[in-house]
Amino acid sequence: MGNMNDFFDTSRKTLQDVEQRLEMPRREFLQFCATLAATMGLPAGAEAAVAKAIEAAKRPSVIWLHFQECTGCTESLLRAEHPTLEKLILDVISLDYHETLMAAAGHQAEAARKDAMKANKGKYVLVVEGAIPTKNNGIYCKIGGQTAIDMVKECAADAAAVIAIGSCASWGGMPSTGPNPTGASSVSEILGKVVPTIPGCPPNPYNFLATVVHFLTFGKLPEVDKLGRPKFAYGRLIHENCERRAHFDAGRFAIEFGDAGHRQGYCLYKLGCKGPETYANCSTLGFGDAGENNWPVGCGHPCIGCTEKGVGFEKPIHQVAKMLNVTPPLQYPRIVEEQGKAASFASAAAVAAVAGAAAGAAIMLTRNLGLSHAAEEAERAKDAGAGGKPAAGDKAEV
Ligand code: FSX
Ligand code: SF4
Ligand code: F3S
Repeated sequence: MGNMNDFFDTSRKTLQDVEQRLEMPRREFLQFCATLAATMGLPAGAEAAVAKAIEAAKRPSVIWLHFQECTGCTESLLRAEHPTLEKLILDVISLDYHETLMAAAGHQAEAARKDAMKANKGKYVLVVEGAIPTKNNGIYCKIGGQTAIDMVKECAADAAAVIAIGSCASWGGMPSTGPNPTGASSVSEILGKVVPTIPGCPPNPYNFLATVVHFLTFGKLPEVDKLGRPKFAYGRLIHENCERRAHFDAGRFAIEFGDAGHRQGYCLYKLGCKGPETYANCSTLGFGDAGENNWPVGCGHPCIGCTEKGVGFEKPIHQVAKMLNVTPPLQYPRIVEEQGKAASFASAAAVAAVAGAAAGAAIMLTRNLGLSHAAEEAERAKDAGAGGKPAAGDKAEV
């Protein structure tokens, strides 16, 4: 880690300056900083430190490499609906080499990379998007005649920090799907050490931005788990905070796409939702700045576990998830949420009260899990045959 003075520019220190640069009113800028601080799980009031860092930070030089991927990571960062997100990203970092965005091509582009590396030796941030093919000496991905393996090693050698963005760079992602013909590998595997990573296909742009801003605010990357994922973003299972969780606990499931349960927003577990075994903050942060509920499950599609090695692109989409955590949450979101509006804390708390005791929910959970659809139907038929009415809270009327 370089001297902190290397990262701050005393000539860029007023909020007004930020307002002009970002064409963003001060209030909106501060709200943005508060969002980033909250995303990072920082205590109340920390947005001031975040704002200060963004105001005064000297934009760190960023070298952004692309290997085996679809460029969706870059698209999600720069084509986000939020009008200011891309401005903020480009204001916070100095993107000195990025094959998709730079005007230069061919030898000029490679010269720009070498120049940026030389001028910012030991201070630049290396971002790697895409997996690195290792079979047959890495011949399946070459840039300027150099293999991806050599390029990532060369660029990482003098970097202040390396960030692997997207599931491809994080653990191989889609290109590593069996039988992995090119030997697609992660940045960590190539460099032989755990590299901080923001998985997701594509990842949430706020998680990347918050990681960079953490670097600027505190002079170091955020705390990560054993896979290199920032704990602020990947510390919880999606299932723990899912807006459909109350339906899961009550045993109300969509069984087929388009059925009554699906249309009523019931839990997608039986359609293969991998939220119960996937660590990410999609259910709390949403996606793409297009309003609440704008994330896979919110839109009615099961989570495929795109952030999770061994789940995304590996497990069949409709295979039911392994339950990693069956503890019911203390609060529940509203059962029906108006599109584009967040559930208020008060409404969540009210629903939590109605939703009943955690112990009861746990019993229902245990009861509902492990029953295949067919087994469930058989059980229901047995109940009906015995002349008894289904018990309260029993299977949904789907
Ligand atoms: Fe695509 Fe990025 Fe997926 Fe991979 O995102 S969105 S294939 S994670 O490397 O471009
Ligand atoms: Fe949400 Fe999926 Fe969990 Fe159901 S299984 S509560 S849809 S994360
Ligand atoms: Fe990916 Fe699942 Fe989130 S598919 S974007 S981890 S909801």
